[in-house]
Amino acid sequence: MNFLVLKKQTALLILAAGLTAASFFVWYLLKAGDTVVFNQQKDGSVREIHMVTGEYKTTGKNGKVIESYRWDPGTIFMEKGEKVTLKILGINGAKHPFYIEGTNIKGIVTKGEEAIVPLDFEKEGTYRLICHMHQDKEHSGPMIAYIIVD
Ligand SMILES: [Cu+2]
Repeated sequence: MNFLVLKKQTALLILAAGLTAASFFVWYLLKAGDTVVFNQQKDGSVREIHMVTGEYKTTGKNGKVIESYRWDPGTIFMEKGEKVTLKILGINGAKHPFYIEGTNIKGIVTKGEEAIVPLDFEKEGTYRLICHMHQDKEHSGPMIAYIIVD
């Protein structure tokens, strides 16, 4: 066996090891995605959903500035009877006093702070998370997120 053949075999071995490692990595990523991230925890712990307050702002052709505050993400999904902790971090806008339509849930998201909102719905439906200050386009909104329970 000469030196060149040995080098070729070593290169093939390294390539095979690399491919094996890469496929394990892909398998791990796919597996991690469907077990942990968006499903209810099997051990009964409460799933967390993170949200931030954002802002769209632009200057129109007439020079007028228009803006809209937003909840981001604007839509979240949960199961009926599932317990979820919604954590909303205030980024844009000083204060966002909010309520969830059809419930007694309300609170305030303040810039730089995280509001903790426990969610647990008995009835299916689409619940709107609405900011009092920015509820429509006349008030720098619509700052409305949709909580879909099914
Ligand atoms: Cu707001």
